[in-house]
Amino acid sequence: MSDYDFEAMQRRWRPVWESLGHLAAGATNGQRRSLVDMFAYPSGDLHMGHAEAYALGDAVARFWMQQGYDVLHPVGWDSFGLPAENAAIRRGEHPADWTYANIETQAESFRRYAVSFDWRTRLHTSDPEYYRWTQWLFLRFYERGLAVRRRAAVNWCPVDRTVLANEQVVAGQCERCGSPVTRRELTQWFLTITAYAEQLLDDMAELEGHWPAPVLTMQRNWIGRSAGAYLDFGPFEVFTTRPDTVFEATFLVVAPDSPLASSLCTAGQRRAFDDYVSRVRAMSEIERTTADRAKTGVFLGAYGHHPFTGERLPIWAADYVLPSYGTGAVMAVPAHDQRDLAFAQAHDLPVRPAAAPAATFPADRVIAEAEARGVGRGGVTYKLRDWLVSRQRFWGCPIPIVHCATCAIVPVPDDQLPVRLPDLRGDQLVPGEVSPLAAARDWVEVDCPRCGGPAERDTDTLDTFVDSSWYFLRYCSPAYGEGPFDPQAVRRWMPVDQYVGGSEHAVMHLLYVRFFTKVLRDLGLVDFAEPFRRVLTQGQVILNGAAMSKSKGNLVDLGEQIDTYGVDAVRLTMVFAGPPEDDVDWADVSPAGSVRFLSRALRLATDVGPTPPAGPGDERLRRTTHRLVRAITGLMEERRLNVVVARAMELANAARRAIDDGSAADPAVREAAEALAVVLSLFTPYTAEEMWARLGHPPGVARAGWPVVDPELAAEPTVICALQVNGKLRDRLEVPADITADDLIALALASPAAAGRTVTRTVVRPPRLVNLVVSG
Ligand code: ANZ
Ligand code: ZN
Repeated sequence: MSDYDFEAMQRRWRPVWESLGHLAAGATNGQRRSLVDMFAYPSGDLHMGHAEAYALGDAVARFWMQQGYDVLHPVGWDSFGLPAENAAIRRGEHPADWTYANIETQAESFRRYAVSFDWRTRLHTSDPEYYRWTQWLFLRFYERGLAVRRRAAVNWCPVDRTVLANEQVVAGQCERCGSPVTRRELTQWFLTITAYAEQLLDDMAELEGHWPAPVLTMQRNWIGRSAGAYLDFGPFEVFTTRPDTVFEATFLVVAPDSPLASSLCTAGQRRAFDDYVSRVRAMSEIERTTADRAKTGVFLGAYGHHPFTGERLPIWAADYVLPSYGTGAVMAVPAHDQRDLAFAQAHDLPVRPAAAPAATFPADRVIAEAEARGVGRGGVTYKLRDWLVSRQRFWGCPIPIVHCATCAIVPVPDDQLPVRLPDLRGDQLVPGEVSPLAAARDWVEVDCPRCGGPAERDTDTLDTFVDSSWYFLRYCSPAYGEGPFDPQAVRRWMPVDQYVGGSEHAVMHLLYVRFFTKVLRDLGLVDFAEPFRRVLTQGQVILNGAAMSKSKGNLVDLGEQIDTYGVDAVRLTMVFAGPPEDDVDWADVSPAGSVRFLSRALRLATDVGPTPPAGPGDERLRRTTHRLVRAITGLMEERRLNVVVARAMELANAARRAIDDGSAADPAVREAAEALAVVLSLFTPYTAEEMWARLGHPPGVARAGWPVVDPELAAEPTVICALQVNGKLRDRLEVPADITADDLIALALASPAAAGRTVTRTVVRPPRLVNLVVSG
């Protein structure tokens, strides 16, 4: 281990690589591939989670580089957001101070961590040159009717007088001051993602097998398609997934906080109704939909009529019906639906027992009949809601809209973009009566771009998920000034071949990016509908089975790990810990073990030395090398990176055995050591470069070229194995010459000769004989 001086290697190779520029896009004229890591958020320095994610992504990018591809591996920061704003308030600074200082720290750490980024792509979403185009895109959405203003209920802290994001509401209380959070109606901007629900669902077919199955399942559930029928009960339609139960419907229920309920309510019931609505408005949706809650509600004094029988049905308002799902109204069928039954019992409403099976009508017949009579139709509905993008926050992308008393909503003309944030800092960012931007009167008051009269800027900023919904396209031409991206550059690199990031983004971020891409396609700006061909979601880095967090005091500091073990050992440990999608428990892994392996690998290169020997080379070792390289190639394609490391260790062991047998000067040993250096260059770039140098090569192992497999050498030799049952020959199996006893038994048990027999004992002599002893 004495020889393994990781600090010296890190010092030595970084400047060499930076001057080589061999990792940048355009460095070769091979076929193009793009690998995008999810944005880093610049809160503090890089942490263990980054170390894992970027080690995995980098291994894939570097694999492609070794294969001769021209690889785009860009870097950027999602640099708007609340943490910067809170830090700025605490420190009396501008959010940019904290943000850009952290970005510099992280950039330096990324360089030390030796991620194969092309630094020319670097972008930050809080740069005016970037958010100018976020605003430009927002305006294109607006022109298409995909950005709309609507009243919506939001979380409101009555003490801080501010809107809170869902994450800022902890157990119904304001995260900052602890007072109970209420609901409030505000006019907000929405992006109408629901218009794309069907496409978002349909296009998942092409992602099947290329995206993690759990991510696709979560997206499917989030979109939540339900098929059923819309049936007309007079004053309104209901959505039902059970049209077959229509003859057992006994009353109707509407969402109390919908315009429908208010318009139906009769004078006599108005007081009770208003009273009820104010209570409902204070509740969150999660509370409302809890299954075992008491079924509260009020009668509206109104009636509907059954679409088939004409029967008069009372209309109630109750909070278990939500205003924004289906039509905001249901037909209540107590005989079939548990919630309706509980409600009927609580309010003494009739229950009509389910008809005998022979007397029921199948759903399709009810739908056909309803369509024939003009009282309904088959249809679908989605759980997906439109995307609320307004934030009453400072450190975000200003919404490029002006409100004019005469002209109403006026988009800021493209040639006046970007709408820059004003220069607010410290105390000016504390939300008061109004949001910080709304309080900046100099900034708010403008001349209307249309009529020139007095007008006001929109004082909300965009959800940061908007910024991160199109950044991958900007990477292709980060300095482009004529539009959000150069269409030609996008055609060259996009869609992204491999996207890598945390599974916490399985739903929102990945769904929003897919939505944006479809809109851009419809705008004619890109010619593909899905942004990412392949997605890898890595697990988390945890400690002793628990998530690491500052508050728990169990944070493992990445910088300290790197100081102790070196960059390469940390990277290797992350990859070797298990399948990429699994969590890495830092208590169960051994960075010291990684150091030992890497020092062994380096010693191999030292022992082989710089001078290429002559001669044919030991065939056994050559076969091992070629077989392992072939296996590793397949494993890399499947992203089974931890297994790749295990096989690289086998390769190192085989070469070491040959050296210990006195063959250091054998060309087969050099071949093995060189292959090992190239494989390790995907995971441990410093050690690999050092090995490469000791093997006598000029710097640049990252582009040395993937070892070429000789199919003849890699072919697995096979032998014929006798399969006996109770000592009698029953079959002949063709098996690999180096098959293990366990594999041979498994093969024998799976053969037709063993079918239906109870095996009590096995006798196995690999690779030529296996005997099954069966009873009866
Ligand atoms: C009658 C019925 C009978 C229903 C029965 C269900 C079972 P999913 O599967 O989640 O789509 N529903 C419709 N709109 C609603 C709203 N805005 N708020 C609360 N509930 C609503 O659920 C669809 C069912 O949920 C619909 O089918 C409707 O109740 C109810 F045995 O209609 B059903
Ligand atoms: Zn105007």
